[in-house]
Amino acid sequence: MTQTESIPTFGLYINGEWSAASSGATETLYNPANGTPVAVTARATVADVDRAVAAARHSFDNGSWSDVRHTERARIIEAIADLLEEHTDELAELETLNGGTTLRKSSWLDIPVGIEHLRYFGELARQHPMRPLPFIDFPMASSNAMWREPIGVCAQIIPWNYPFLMAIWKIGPALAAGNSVILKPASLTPVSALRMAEIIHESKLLPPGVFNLLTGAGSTVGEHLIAHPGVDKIAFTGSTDVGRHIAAVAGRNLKRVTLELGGKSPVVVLPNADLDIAVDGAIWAAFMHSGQSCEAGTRLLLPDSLHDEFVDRMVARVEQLVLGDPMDLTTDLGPLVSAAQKRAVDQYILLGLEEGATLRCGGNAEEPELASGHFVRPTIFTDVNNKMRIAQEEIFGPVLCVIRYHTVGEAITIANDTSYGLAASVWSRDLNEAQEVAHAIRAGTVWINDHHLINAKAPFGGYKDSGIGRELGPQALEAYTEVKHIHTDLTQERTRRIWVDVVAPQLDASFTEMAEM
Ligand code: TAP
Repeated sequence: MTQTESIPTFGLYINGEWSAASSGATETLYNPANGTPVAVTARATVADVDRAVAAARHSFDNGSWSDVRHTERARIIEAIADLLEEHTDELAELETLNGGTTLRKSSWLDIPVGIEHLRYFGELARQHPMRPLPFIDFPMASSNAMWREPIGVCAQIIPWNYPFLMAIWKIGPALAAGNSVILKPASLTPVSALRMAEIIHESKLLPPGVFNLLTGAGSTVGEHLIAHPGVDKIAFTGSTDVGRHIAAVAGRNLKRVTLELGGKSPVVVLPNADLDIAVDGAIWAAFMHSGQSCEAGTRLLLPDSLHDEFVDRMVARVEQLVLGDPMDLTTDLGPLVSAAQKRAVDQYILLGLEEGATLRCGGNAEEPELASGHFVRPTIFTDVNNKMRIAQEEIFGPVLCVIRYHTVGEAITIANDTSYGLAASVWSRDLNEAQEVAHAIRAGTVWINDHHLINAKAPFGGYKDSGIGRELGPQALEAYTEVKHIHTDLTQERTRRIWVDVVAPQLDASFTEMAEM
């Protein structure tokens, strides 16, 4: 990082070195809370992508990381986690300045949780990649083992909403399994990942080419990466539309692919839920990070018996949430990430009104002190029908749709009436009933009396249009490995014996039969 007029300037990280884009092109990023410049980044070209892929390919093929003993890989990943931890405050500040998430959240959640998750991936690396298999054929002296081997060069494309956490979820399991990676952060929010790359670079813990980072447009850098013959696997988090396109390109080239895409997660409040807990839970589910989370609980399903009181209490609480400077620790909600994102959310609020929903609170933030940022008030619509577009499409902003239901069976039908299936939550004092509802919902994660809590040891990913594959948990490591079965004949003579004792006599018999015909 160099400093230009007190703004950090970052290059591309390729083969263990920092360099400018081959075209010299750069991009200035602005703080979404107030429009001040935050950093300058490089805009990689197709030639830069080729350079990064060649470096990653070389590092993988020469075994500089893939052949390192798994326990040593674990030690190095954990050492990187320790170094990142020393920079927690700085990383949290960058995350807030660049993406607009509150400092309260970035310093207590995004960065520490990301570092904890990296430690978990270190722990996964420590597990032996060989698993002995039980004898499954006839009882002869052979051993069978299943090995997990790294896939190769992984292109990892991440979104703007949780830049540090998403970078860790991508590089952690890939490196743990012994792959070489090229990380492409979102153009809007690459700063914490770039700083992480600097910390990794200064540590000299990874051989050159094992970890590369490219900034630049998805339409150039991303497009070239996903079709590149030197790339073996693509891991993507972002919109369903781009995910669909990546899956199609990966399919044509038979590349491994994992996709973590959008959501429209239901929050199902059952009739006997504790109202105080569920009201707070619904607010947290919908409005954390101003609703810019793929797993956000954006459809609130309320029974007739609770609906009116629940909504009144929720609106009263939401109107007290403090919108403002995300660097201030008393702020509850920061701005949206960009003017374009704010415009898109504003359009959905207008659409909700056109579709006949009732706006109970929210909309544009009118305060003059917020005018230079992309602020939208937490917005609640009631009288929403699940068929409305605001109930079906991912808005990715602080907009909650409240949907009334009559029976629990109807609530389950509504919960599942979506093209998405990433997450859901169920709120009840009756844990047995909550479990039954959780099993009936078609989604990758269902929380009971909770929402958003991401456990590194549990798989995370979606059903239906919410994606393919899982991140986190042991499944994360599996997604970055090929499986190999090695069978060893311990007698070293079985093949000969089978030929002599089984196959050859059968052939002899059939020849004899033929001769006698
Ligand atoms: P996307 O357009 O999907 O971008 C995500 C990542 O993919 C970015 O790094 C982007 O690069 C890159 N990308 C874009 N086009 C690509 C292509 N043709 N080939 C390869 N990579 C490509 O998401 P967005 O524009 O950031 O947000 C749009 C909508 O996606 C949001 O409104 C929201 O609904 C949804 N979204 C979902 C999630 C999750 S976690 N599911 C996260 C963020 C956004 P650039 O940044 O350079 O364009």
